Order: sequence, then structure tokens, then C-alpha cells
Amino acid sequence: MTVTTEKKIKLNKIEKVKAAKHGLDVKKEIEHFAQIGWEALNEDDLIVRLKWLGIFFRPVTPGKFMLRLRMPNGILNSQQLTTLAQIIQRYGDDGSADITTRQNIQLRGVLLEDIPTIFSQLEAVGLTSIQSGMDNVRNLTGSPVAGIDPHELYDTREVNYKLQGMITNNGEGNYELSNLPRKFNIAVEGAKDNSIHAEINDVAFIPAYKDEELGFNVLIGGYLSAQRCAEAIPMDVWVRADDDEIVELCRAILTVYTTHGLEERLRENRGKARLMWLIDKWTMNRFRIEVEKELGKSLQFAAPEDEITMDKRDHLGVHPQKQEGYSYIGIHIPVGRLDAEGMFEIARLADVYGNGEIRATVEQNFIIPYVADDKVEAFLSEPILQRYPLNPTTLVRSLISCTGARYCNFALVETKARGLKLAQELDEELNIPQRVRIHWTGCPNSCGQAQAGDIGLMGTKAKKDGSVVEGVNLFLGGKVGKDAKLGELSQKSIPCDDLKPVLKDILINQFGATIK
Ligand code: SRM
Ligand code: SF4
Repeated sequence: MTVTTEKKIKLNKIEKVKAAKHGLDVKKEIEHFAQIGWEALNEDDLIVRLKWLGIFFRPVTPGKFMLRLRMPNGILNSQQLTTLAQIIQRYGDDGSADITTRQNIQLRGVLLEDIPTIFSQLEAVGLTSIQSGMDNVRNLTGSPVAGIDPHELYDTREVNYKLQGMITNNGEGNYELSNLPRKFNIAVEGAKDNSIHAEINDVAFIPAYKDEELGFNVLIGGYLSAQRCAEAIPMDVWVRADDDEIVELCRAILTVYTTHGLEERLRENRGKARLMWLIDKWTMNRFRIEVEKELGKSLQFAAPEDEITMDKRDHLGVHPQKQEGYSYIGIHIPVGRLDAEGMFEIARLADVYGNGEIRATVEQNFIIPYVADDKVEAFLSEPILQRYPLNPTTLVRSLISCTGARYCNFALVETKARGLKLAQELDEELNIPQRVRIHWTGCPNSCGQAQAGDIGLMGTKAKKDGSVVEGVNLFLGGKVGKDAKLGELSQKSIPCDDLKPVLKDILINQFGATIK
């Protein structure tokens, strides 16, 4: 970098905070923070740096923190889920958990004074929350039925564990890869249905054969944000189906993004800092060359076709596994919200009927694998399935929602409770002959992936009878799975109170619904 360029670069506010003290440095201070209490912390530690440990200050519930975990490939076991339930149970009504749109779990109501104990509890069961927020790689997503799916091409579990190990220095914290110019999403698909939303990840691996050898084509630069939404585009690279090659390629991509972030001015404006902006500046060809330089070897060109040939499955209900005599059972967790009691019950189901394993999906549901066929009937009569059904009504079944106003200060509207009530009412009033995926998101950040929904609803302000009220922008046409594409804005600023008739019309006219 020339001196003149260096002079002109103006770091954004978050970069200045990071330059003053690295986010991971608060790891050493956490015991002290727990002793002095959150009110004594300076703003940069409280609001920014604690997120490197997965601890999120919530302005909506000051003092009651959110703790975001990491669950590669969405996998956890009954002991881990029980531990998470125990953690939130101590917070009474304030304690809850959410399954996220990245196959992950977040805990709520957490007190800072308890964090050292909570970290010990997590470590004891092999969980971590490190590097789950801010300028870090987020939860690694993979097929939720990896290893058990009859349609599987590649089991993505091990590669996602290895990726997490590389990115977080096996949970200790990795200074080299935790000062990215911005957040970063990686996904590895092992099946044919693009279960991981490849199109909205910064790096996505999708299965593709080259000369009859299975490997992955690499897509790059997908993301959603308030400023811009970009579908991932081909890097024109194919990697062998080898976990270590995938990990090395990701390391090289992350290193290129991190090291060139300053000179390419990604650290000036956070609205123009995601990976796609670097591709725009460089062209894909140059990006590829820089990644090859970092790797110290040439990359192979992409396979002409990929293997994404199926529509995206939702995995709810009972499904035969590739292991004969076993089924996996997908249970519906309405809008992904859990309490301690529900989590204890799910952990028990996994122990009693399965092999103790639980999988989270990007649809914010759980899967319990390895239920022996002769145990399925007993499973189906468990009372908890009244609350978490296997076969919910049509709209409720495919409803996704971000956190919304109850806990998120970016939110312009309440999402989860409102979305669920509306879906239940419309399910009661209409016969809907097909799956309709409604995605609610409380603000343009689009954590609830409004652009991925058949119908997307994004919080905004609207006007009604001369007053400003909660409203939504409506997106239509999102497609997931094979030939995925982002939905587009169709109608602006619909007051939430007027939304039901609007949705009813759309469901009738575009999705073949009839009045009951
Ligand atoms: Fe998100 C920021 C919640 C998935 C795009 N997201 C936030 C924050 C941290 C804002 C804040 O500090 O309050 C939200 C925390 C609210 C809370 O208390 O829960 C938040 N995002 C979520 C979750 C929990 C939504 C959910 O209910 O499932 C998801 C957590 C995933 C995880 O386990 O790590 C979540 N966020 C997403 C996704 C979806 C995805 O990854 O498929 C996106 C769009 C995809 C993407 O990132 O490209 C997403 N979140 C954002 C953005 C916009 C990013 C940008 O480039 O501008 C922000 C704001 C930011 O980073 O500045 C954001
Ligand atoms: Fe919060 Fe907006 Fe993300 Fe919803 S979309 S969780 S309101 S930042």
C-alpha cells in the first residue's frame, strides 16, 4: 500500500474500536467484567467487543444478555441441550432460547455475572459461543440430515467441525481470522436440495461431479443487508470432496478478505464491506488469482453442472434414514422459540427414542435422528408433540421469523408472535393446497431472510389514519432449493393491521387457496 493511499483511508467507527483493542482481548477480562457488573463496562467493551465471545448486550432488555452459540452443521446432543436448558431455567420467565436461521441456538436472559460459570458449563459439554458475532465467521451450516439422508452425496458434519476448529482455533479464539472487514457466512451442502441457502452465503460449497469424481463447485459473495442484497455467484472453482481441501480454501479466502480489506477500503464503510464488494472491485478473476497465491497452488475450474436437483425439503414428520430400520423425525418448533421445559423434553425424546442426537434446521426446527422403526409409534404419542407437532397447519409449518422487537433494538416491528398469530388465523380461514413459506424479518437487515420466502415480510413504518404505525414491505417470488432466487419488493408500507386481507388475496390468487 502506498503512503498516500494509507493517508486517505478513514477507518469506520467499529474498525477504530477494534484497532484500539481486539475483540478477543475481552476473553482475558471476562471474570473481571462479571465481578464489576455490566453497568461499569465502557461502551466499546459492552456493546461491541463482548460479541467476540458471543455475548450480546440487548438495549431492549438491559442487563439481560443474549448468548449466541456455535453449532456446526446444526448438531447437538441431549447432554448439550440439557445444559442449555439448565442455563436459561435459572432466569425464570426471562430465560428462553431461539433456534436461528443459521441452524444455531441463542440463549436469552443471561446475566453477565454468570458468564464465567456458563462458559465452564459449555466447555464441559463441548460447546462454545466464541466468535459468533460482529466481524467473524458465523455458524457453519450444512445439511441437517447429514449422515442419515438417503439422498446424500457427501456427509458435511466433519468438514463443518474442522472449519469451526480452523476458524476459532479450536474454540480458543483465532486472532488471525477474527478481524474480518465484516461478518461472513459459510455453508456446505452435501445433498441435492440446497438445504443451506447457498445463494445467500459469502462462500457456499455445492456438490458437483467432475470426470465422475464428486467434489464441490464454489459460490461466492451472497448476502442480504439493508444496503444491498446479492445472490452468490460462481467462483469458477471446483474442489475435491476432501474436508482438508475445503478447509484450506476457506482459510485462503478469509485471509485474502482480511489482509486486503484495508487497502481495498472495505474498512471505511460498513455498508460496503461484505465479500461481494471486494469481488466488485477486483473482478472474480483477480479474486481467484489472489486466493491461488494465498494457497500456493492453482485451483481447478468449476464443473459444468452441479447436483442441486431437488426442491428444498422441510424435514418435518417421519422419514426413513439411509440406515435401514431407522427414521429421523422432524418436529416443528413454532418460530423457533423454546423454553427450558421444552428443551428438557426434546433432550429426553432424543435419549429415549434416538441416539441422543438433535439437529437444528435453518427453518428453525429440530430433527431427532436414529429413531428405531419399532419406536416410532410410541414417539408419536408423546404429549410434547401437542406443542411441537410433526405436521402443523400449512402456513405455520413453513413460517420463519427473526427475533424482532421483543429483543432486538433494530426491529421496526414485533415479528414472532405476530407472524405466528396471523399464520394460525389464515390457516383456519383458508384451504391452502401447497406449501407457502412466509419469512418475517423485523428490519431491512433481513435476518429472517424475507427475500428467500415465497412471501417475505420486512418490518417498516407505515401510515394509517394520519398516524405512524408498524408496517411491512412485502416481497414475493423468492425461491429456494434448485434454481434458488431472491424475491423482490412487491408492495411497500402495508400497516400490520391491514396485512391479513392483503395476504389472503395473495394466497387465493397466487397460491390457489380457497375460503373454508
Ligand atoms: Fe442477523 C445483525 C439476529 C441471521 C443479517 N442479527 C443481527 C443482530 C446481531 C443485531 C443486534 O445486535 O441486535 C441480531 C440479534 C438479535 C437478537 O437478539 O437475536 C441478529 N441474525 C439474527 C438471528 C438470531 C435471526 C433469527 O432469529 O434467526 C440469526 C442468527 C444467525 C446465527 O446463528 O448466527 C441471524 N442475519 C442473519 C441472516 C440469515 C442468514 O445468515 O442466513 C442474515 C442475512 C444474511 C447475511 O448475513 O448476509 C443476517 N444480521 C444481519 C445483518 C445485515 C448484515 C449486513 O451485511 O449488513 C445485521 C446487521 C449488521 O451486521 O450490521 C445483523
Ligand atoms: Fe433484529 Fe432486524 Fe435482524 Fe430482525 S432482521 S433480528 S429486527 S436486526
